[in-house]
Amino acid sequence: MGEALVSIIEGMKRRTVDEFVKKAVELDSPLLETRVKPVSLVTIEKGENGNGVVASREDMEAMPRKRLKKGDSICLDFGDHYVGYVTLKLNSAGSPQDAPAFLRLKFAEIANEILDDSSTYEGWISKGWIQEEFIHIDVLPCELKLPRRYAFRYLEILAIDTSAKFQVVVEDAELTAVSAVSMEDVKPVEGLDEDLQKIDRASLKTLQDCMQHVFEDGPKRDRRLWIGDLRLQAKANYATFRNFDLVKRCMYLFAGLTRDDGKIGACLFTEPVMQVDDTFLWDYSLFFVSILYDYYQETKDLEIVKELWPTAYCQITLALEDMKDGVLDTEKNAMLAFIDWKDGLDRQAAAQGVWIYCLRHGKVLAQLAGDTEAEERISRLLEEALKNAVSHFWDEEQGFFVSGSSRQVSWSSQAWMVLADVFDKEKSRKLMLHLLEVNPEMGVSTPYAYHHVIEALLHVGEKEKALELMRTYWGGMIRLGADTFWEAFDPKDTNASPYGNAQVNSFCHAWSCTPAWLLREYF
Ligand code: RAM
Repeated sequence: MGEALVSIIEGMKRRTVDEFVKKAVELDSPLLETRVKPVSLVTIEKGENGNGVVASREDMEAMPRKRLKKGDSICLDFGDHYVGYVTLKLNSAGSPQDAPAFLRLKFAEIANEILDDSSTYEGWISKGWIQEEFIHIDVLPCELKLPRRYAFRYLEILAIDTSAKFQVVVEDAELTAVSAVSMEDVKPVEGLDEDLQKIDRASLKTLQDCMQHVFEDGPKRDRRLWIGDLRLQAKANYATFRNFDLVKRCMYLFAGLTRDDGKIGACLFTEPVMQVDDTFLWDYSLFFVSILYDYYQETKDLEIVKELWPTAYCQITLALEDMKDGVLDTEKNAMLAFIDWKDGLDRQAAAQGVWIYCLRHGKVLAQLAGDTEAEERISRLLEEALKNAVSHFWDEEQGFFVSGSSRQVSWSSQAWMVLADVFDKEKSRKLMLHLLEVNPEMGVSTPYAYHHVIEALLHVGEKEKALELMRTYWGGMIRLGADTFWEAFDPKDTNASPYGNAQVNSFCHAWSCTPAWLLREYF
């Protein structure tokens, strides 16, 4: 690494915490609060496809009349997906309360979660994410204010036990929903077909519920600021809620909380103290460049470009450390770049696409920041990267980009090479059509990766094909009753999970909110 670059990185490190984090703190605002009451009592059962569905409904007036004895339960439907804090007014009926009321509260983003049995959970991430509480109440009546924040639509209250002499009555329930933005601030897209209107609405709701003090990735689980999710959220936010300060705050956080080596971490925590996580994803750190570029395109705020350019440039420089022969070195770590959760996906070719995509943005930023030396260097890197994309990965015979030593053909590799403009528009268009026709087995498993396939189709002008995919994929979630879009969705296996069990999946996940942006920008 040249001396000049070392000094940039050193300088950047010295600027961390104080300057940027202070700015991020100043950009924080109180959340908007909305009081929400449940709309009905429901029963949830297994539907035809094996997933939970609402089988019956009852008016809320029935709730205070229900006396819950051992084993009885009620399920409240709040009418939509929300993120917030719940208060219950509980009382007893029958003889005086001669034992604690022992309750289980289950919060569910989708109906299916009500049917889940958490005792069977054996996934590889914490069971603690399952939104379920076991509570003893010694004295009734009481107002139970739950301290945790939940992401949910349905709340099931089960009396695990009372006593033979008394029952529990739920007199009232209220939710204080929180978000940085209001749904009322965004107009629906005019002239859309009904199914697309529903997709748009659920996308907006997803984004709204993920917009809290930072752009969270999923308010049920993780609740962290992930940079890969942030890139898509910020783009969707520009087309909808237009809360620029929240994006700015998140950029300052990432820039202020780099790792000791100057790299931007994949995600960060804001509590109990602000700190970068130790997870590093090569493509995610590069996306800082694109996020800054997109922010500039929207705001024309040259000031922040100048301020954050050293951090962005540093990511480009440090990315080279993980490259060998001009491409990402995936030998030691096959998941150095994220790209998608798809099992067995070879990520090397798609990573090259990300590299080129970010270099293009970096070049523009360098120009804006007046950093001629960096601009020239990035131009050279870009030229090499484009050459390598073809020489390493293009297979003329198959008409596809292939990845890794197994020469794997995947959807993600083609999508990213198209988004990177490795070929001209017409050749890229043919590649995307070829992809749809051949339908290679190595597909995608998250709305995040699916987004890039659809964006690639839109990028080459194939609007109808893009819409078709949006309708089958995002529409598929709607047909399963989604109010918000999910972290992972495989239409062939609705219980698929990156974590070994869908109980911890997030069903309101930031990276799936992009139809709200694509429908506004392209249609
Ligand atoms: C998961 C989260 C997050 C994503 C990372 C790569 O833990 O769902 O949204 O960005 O994976």
